[in-house]
Amino acid sequence: MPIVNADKTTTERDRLFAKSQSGGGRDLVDFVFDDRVAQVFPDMIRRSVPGYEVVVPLTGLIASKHLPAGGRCYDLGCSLGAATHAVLRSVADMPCEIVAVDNSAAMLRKARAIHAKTGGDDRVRWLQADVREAPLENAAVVVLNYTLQFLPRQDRLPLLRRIRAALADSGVLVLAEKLAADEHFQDLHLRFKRANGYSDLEIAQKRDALENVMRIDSEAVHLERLREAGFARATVWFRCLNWGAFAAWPQ
Ligand code: GEK
Repeated sequence: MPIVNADKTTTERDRLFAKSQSGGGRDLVDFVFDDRVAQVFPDMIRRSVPGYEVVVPLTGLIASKHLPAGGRCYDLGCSLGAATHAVLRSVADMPCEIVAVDNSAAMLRKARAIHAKTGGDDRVRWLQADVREAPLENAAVVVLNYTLQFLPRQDRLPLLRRIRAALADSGVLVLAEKLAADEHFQDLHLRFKRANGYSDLEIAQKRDALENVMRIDSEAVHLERLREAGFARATVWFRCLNWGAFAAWPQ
Protein backbone atom coordinates (compact mmCIF):
# COMPACT_ATOMS: atom_id res chain seq x y z
CA MET A 1 0.00 0.00 0.00
CA PRO A 2 1.67 3.28 -1.07
CA ILE A 3 2.26 5.81 1.72
CA VAL A 4 1.22 8.65 -0.53
CA ASN A 5 -1.88 8.41 -2.66
CA ALA A 6 -0.91 9.60 -6.10
CA ASP A 7 -4.23 8.65 -7.68
CA LYS A 8 -5.62 12.14 -7.14
CA THR A 9 -3.43 13.57 -9.85
CA THR A 10 -4.63 13.84 -13.41
CA THR A 11 -1.06 13.79 -14.68
CA GLU A 12 1.02 10.74 -15.47
CA ARG A 13 2.80 8.37 -13.17
CA ASP A 14 6.53 9.08 -12.84
CA ARG A 15 8.52 6.40 -14.68
CA LEU A 16 11.34 8.70 -15.83
CA PHE A 17 14.09 6.69 -14.18
CA ALA A 18 12.50 3.25 -14.48
CA LYS A 19 14.62 2.07 -17.42
CA SER A 20 18.35 1.59 -17.12
CA GLN A 21 20.03 4.72 -18.45
CA SER A 22 23.58 3.43 -18.57
CA GLY A 23 24.94 1.50 -21.54
CA GLY A 24 23.61 1.63 -25.06
CA GLY A 25 25.49 4.90 -25.55
CA ARG A 26 23.30 6.76 -23.05
CA ASP A 27 25.00 8.15 -19.98
CA LEU A 28 23.24 9.54 -16.97
CA VAL A 29 22.63 13.24 -17.37
CA ASP A 30 21.93 15.90 -14.77
CA PHE A 31 18.33 16.37 -13.76
CA VAL A 32 16.49 19.11 -15.68
CA PHE A 33 12.98 20.49 -15.26
CA ASP A 34 11.85 19.76 -18.82
CA ASP A 35 8.51 18.72 -20.37
CA ARG A 36 8.93 15.10 -19.29
CA VAL A 37 9.40 16.15 -15.67
CA ALA A 38 6.55 18.70 -15.82
CA GLN A 39 4.22 15.98 -17.12
CA VAL A 40 4.79 13.67 -14.14
CA PHE A 41 5.68 16.31 -11.53
CA PRO A 42 2.68 16.02 -9.14
CA ASP A 43 3.13 12.24 -8.94
CA MET A 44 6.92 12.55 -8.61
CA ILE A 45 6.90 15.07 -5.79
CA ARG A 46 4.18 13.34 -3.77
CA ARG A 47 5.97 10.00 -3.95
CA SER A 48 9.44 11.47 -3.24
CA VAL A 49 8.96 14.25 -0.70
CA PRO A 50 7.68 13.13 2.69
CA GLY A 51 5.19 15.65 4.05
CA TYR A 52 4.61 17.50 0.75
CA GLU A 53 0.85 17.07 1.03
CA VAL A 54 0.90 18.73 4.47
CA VAL A 55 3.43 21.46 3.65
CA VAL A 56 1.48 22.78 0.65
CA PRO A 57 -1.85 23.59 2.36
CA LEU A 58 -0.08 24.78 5.53
CA THR A 59 1.97 27.15 3.37
CA GLY A 60 -1.34 28.63 2.22
CA LEU A 61 -2.55 28.91 5.80
CA ILE A 62 0.62 30.66 7.01
CA ALA A 63 0.59 32.96 3.98
CA SER A 64 -3.03 33.97 4.63
CA LYS A 65 -2.13 35.11 8.18
CA HIS A 66 0.41 37.60 6.78
CA LEU A 67 -1.19 38.64 3.50
CA PRO A 68 -3.32 41.77 3.86
CA ALA A 69 -6.00 42.75 1.33
CA GLY A 70 -4.17 44.05 -1.72
CA GLY A 71 -0.88 42.51 -0.57
CA ARG A 72 1.66 40.69 -2.71
CA CYS A 73 2.94 37.12 -2.34
CA TYR A 74 5.81 35.62 -4.30
CA ASP A 75 5.96 31.87 -5.00
CA LEU A 76 9.61 31.37 -5.97
CA GLY A 77 10.31 28.09 -7.78
CA CYS A 78 6.57 27.66 -8.23
CA SER A 79 6.74 24.57 -10.51
CA LEU A 80 3.09 23.82 -11.34
CA GLY A 81 1.79 26.34 -8.81
CA ALA A 82 0.80 24.07 -5.90
CA ALA A 83 1.67 26.70 -3.26
CA THR A 84 0.14 29.48 -5.35
CA HIS A 85 -3.15 27.58 -5.46
CA ALA A 86 -2.92 26.82 -1.73
CA VAL A 87 -2.55 30.55 -0.99
CA LEU A 88 -5.54 31.34 -3.21
CA ARG A 89 -7.61 28.71 -1.41
CA SER A 90 -6.61 30.14 1.98
CA VAL A 91 -7.42 33.77 1.17
CA ALA A 92 -10.70 32.89 -0.62
CA ASP A 93 -11.81 35.93 -2.65
CA MET A 94 -9.59 38.52 -0.93
CA PRO A 95 -7.93 40.85 -3.46
CA CYS A 96 -4.18 40.19 -3.62
CA GLU A 97 -1.40 39.54 -6.10
CA ILE A 98 0.63 36.36 -6.42
CA VAL A 99 3.79 36.46 -8.51
CA ALA A 100 4.69 32.86 -9.35
CA VAL A 101 8.27 32.55 -10.60
CA ASP A 102 10.09 29.62 -12.20
CA ASN A 103 12.92 29.48 -14.71
CA SER A 104 11.63 26.33 -16.42
CA ALA A 105 9.58 27.11 -19.53
CA ALA A 106 8.15 23.58 -19.42
CA MET A 107 6.97 23.94 -15.80
CA LEU A 108 5.40 27.33 -16.42
CA ARG A 109 3.65 26.13 -19.58
CA LYS A 110 2.02 23.35 -17.60
CA ALA A 111 1.36 25.63 -14.60
CA ARG A 112 -0.48 28.09 -16.84
CA ALA A 113 -2.48 25.27 -18.44
CA ILE A 114 -3.55 23.89 -15.04
CA HIS A 115 -4.39 27.40 -13.87
CA ALA A 116 -6.52 28.08 -16.95
CA LYS A 117 -8.35 24.76 -16.45
CA THR A 118 -9.22 25.71 -12.88
CA GLY A 119 -10.72 29.07 -13.81
CA GLY A 120 -7.65 31.22 -14.47
CA ASP A 121 -7.77 33.44 -11.38
CA ASP A 122 -6.38 36.80 -12.52
CA ARG A 123 -4.68 37.50 -9.17
CA VAL A 124 -1.79 35.29 -10.35
CA ARG A 125 1.06 36.53 -12.55
CA TRP A 126 3.30 33.75 -13.93
CA LEU A 127 6.84 34.89 -14.52
CA GLN A 128 9.60 32.93 -16.24
CA ALA A 129 12.77 34.10 -14.50
CA ASP A 130 15.68 32.95 -12.43
CA VAL A 131 14.79 33.56 -8.78
CA ARG A 132 18.26 35.08 -8.34
CA GLU A 133 17.35 37.83 -10.81
CA ALA A 134 13.59 38.21 -10.52
CA PRO A 135 12.61 41.63 -9.16
CA LEU A 136 11.31 41.36 -5.58
CA GLU A 137 9.50 44.27 -3.96
CA ASN A 138 6.64 45.14 -1.63
CA ALA A 139 6.17 41.57 -0.48
CA ALA A 140 3.95 40.49 2.39
CA VAL A 141 4.73 36.81 1.84
CA VAL A 142 7.51 34.95 0.06
CA VAL A 143 7.25 31.19 -0.48
CA LEU A 144 10.46 29.37 -1.40
CA ASN A 145 9.48 25.73 -1.25
CA TYR A 146 11.99 23.02 -2.28
CA THR A 147 13.93 25.41 -4.55
CA LEU A 148 16.81 26.98 -2.57
CA GLN A 149 18.46 23.53 -2.65
CA PHE A 150 18.88 23.85 -6.44
CA LEU A 151 20.89 27.09 -6.25
CA PRO A 152 24.68 27.09 -5.95
CA ARG A 153 25.50 27.49 -2.25
CA GLN A 154 27.11 30.90 -2.72
CA ASP A 155 23.85 32.27 -4.20
CA ARG A 156 21.64 31.28 -1.26
CA LEU A 157 22.46 34.01 1.27
CA PRO A 158 22.25 36.83 -1.34
CA LEU A 159 18.78 35.62 -2.38
CA LEU A 160 17.60 35.42 1.24
CA ARG A 161 18.94 38.94 1.85
CA ARG A 162 16.98 40.22 -1.15
CA ILE A 163 13.85 38.47 0.13
CA ARG A 164 14.34 40.02 3.57
CA ALA A 165 14.76 43.47 2.02
CA ALA A 166 11.58 43.05 -0.05
CA LEU A 167 9.44 41.82 2.86
CA ALA A 168 7.24 44.09 4.93
CA ASP A 169 8.02 44.05 8.67
CA SER A 170 4.75 42.17 9.21
CA GLY A 171 5.59 39.66 6.47
CA VAL A 172 6.82 36.07 6.42
CA LEU A 173 9.11 33.81 4.43
CA VAL A 174 8.07 30.17 4.11
CA LEU A 175 10.97 27.92 3.15
CA ALA A 176 10.81 24.16 2.62
CA GLU A 177 13.86 21.98 1.89
CA LYS A 178 15.38 18.56 2.01
CA LEU A 179 17.72 18.53 5.02
CA ALA A 180 21.12 16.98 5.54
CA ALA A 181 20.52 14.26 8.10
CA ASP A 182 22.04 11.10 9.54
CA GLU A 183 21.91 7.63 7.96
CA HIS A 184 18.84 6.72 9.98
CA PHE A 185 16.71 9.36 8.24
CA GLN A 186 18.33 8.73 4.85
CA ASP A 187 17.40 5.07 5.16
CA LEU A 188 13.82 5.93 6.16
CA HIS A 189 13.55 8.24 3.13
CA LEU A 190 14.76 5.39 0.90
CA ARG A 191 12.11 3.14 2.43
CA PHE A 192 9.48 5.89 1.90
CA LYS A 193 10.28 5.98 -1.84
CA ARG A 194 10.29 2.19 -2.10
CA ALA A 195 6.96 2.03 -0.27
CA ASN A 196 5.60 4.48 -2.84
CA GLY A 197 6.50 2.16 -5.69
CA TYR A 198 9.94 3.34 -6.81
CA SER A 199 12.38 0.54 -7.65
CA ASP A 200 15.96 0.56 -6.39
CA LEU A 201 17.08 1.26 -9.98
CA GLU A 202 14.81 4.31 -10.24
CA ILE A 203 15.98 5.61 -6.86
CA ALA A 204 19.67 5.13 -7.72
CA GLN A 205 19.40 6.70 -11.19
CA LYS A 206 17.48 9.72 -9.89
CA ARG A 207 20.02 10.16 -7.09
CA ASP A 208 22.84 10.20 -9.66
CA ALA A 209 20.98 12.69 -11.87
CA LEU A 210 20.39 15.01 -8.90
CA GLU A 211 23.91 14.76 -7.52
CA ASN A 212 25.25 17.82 -9.36
CA VAL A 213 22.14 19.99 -9.15
CA MET A 214 20.68 19.52 -5.66
CA ARG A 215 22.93 20.24 -2.68
CA ILE A 216 21.33 20.09 0.71
CA ASP A 217 22.05 21.90 3.97
CA SER A 218 21.29 20.96 7.56
CA GLU A 219 18.51 22.47 9.64
CA ALA A 220 21.13 24.35 11.69
CA VAL A 221 22.76 25.82 8.57
CA HIS A 222 19.37 27.05 7.32
CA LEU A 223 18.49 28.67 10.64
CA GLU A 224 21.88 30.38 10.90
CA ARG A 225 21.69 31.64 7.29
CA LEU A 226 18.18 33.04 7.83
CA ARG A 227 19.54 34.95 10.84
CA GLU A 228 22.49 36.19 8.77
CA ALA A 229 20.09 37.33 6.04
CA GLY A 230 18.47 39.66 8.56
CA PHE A 231 15.44 37.74 9.78
CA ALA A 232 14.78 38.47 13.45
CA ARG A 233 13.10 35.10 14.07
CA ALA A 234 13.14 31.75 12.29
CA THR A 235 11.74 28.37 13.26
CA VAL A 236 11.02 24.90 11.95
CA TRP A 237 7.24 24.46 11.78
CA PHE A 238 7.21 21.06 10.09
CA ARG A 239 9.61 18.16 9.87
CA CYS A 240 9.04 14.78 8.23
CA LEU A 241 12.06 12.46 8.12
CA ASN A 242 14.86 14.44 6.42
CA TRP A 243 12.55 17.11 4.99
CA GLY A 244 11.50 20.28 6.73
CA ALA A 245 9.75 23.61 6.47
CA PHE A 246 10.77 26.87 8.10
CA ALA A 247 9.10 30.19 8.70
CA ALA A 248 11.16 33.36 9.10
CA TRP A 249 9.92 36.75 10.19
CA PRO A 250 11.59 40.16 9.72
CA GLN A 251 10.41 41.12 13.22
C1 GEK B 1 6.05 23.08 -5.07
N1 GEK B 1 7.68 24.90 -5.02
O1 GEK B 1 5.33 22.34 -5.76
N2 GEK B 1 15.16 30.07 -10.69
C2 GEK B 1 13.84 29.79 -10.82
N3 GEK B 1 13.33 28.53 -10.66
C3 GEK B 1 14.20 27.56 -10.37
C4 GEK B 1 15.59 27.77 -10.24
C5 GEK B 1 16.06 29.11 -10.41
N4 GEK B 1 17.35 29.41 -10.29
N5 GEK B 1 16.20 26.60 -9.96
C6 GEK B 1 15.23 25.67 -9.92
N6 GEK B 1 14.03 26.24 -10.17
C7 GEK B 1 7.23 23.73 -5.76
C8 GEK B 1 8.29 22.70 -5.96
S1 GEK B 1 10.52 22.10 -7.42
C9 GEK B 1 11.17 20.98 -6.28
C10 GEK B 1 9.61 23.22 -6.41
C11 GEK B 1 11.65 19.70 -6.82
C12 GEK B 1 12.71 25.61 -10.19
C13 GEK B 1 12.60 24.37 -11.03
O2 GEK B 1 12.35 24.66 -12.38
C14 GEK B 1 11.44 23.63 -10.34
O3 GEK B 1 10.21 23.93 -10.94
C15 GEK B 1 11.48 24.14 -8.91
O4 GEK B 1 12.44 25.19 -8.87
C16 GEK B 1 11.87 23.11 -7.88
O5 GEK B 1 5.87 23.27 -3.86
O6 GEK B 1 11.48 19.42 -8.01
O7 GEK B 1 12.27 18.88 -6.00
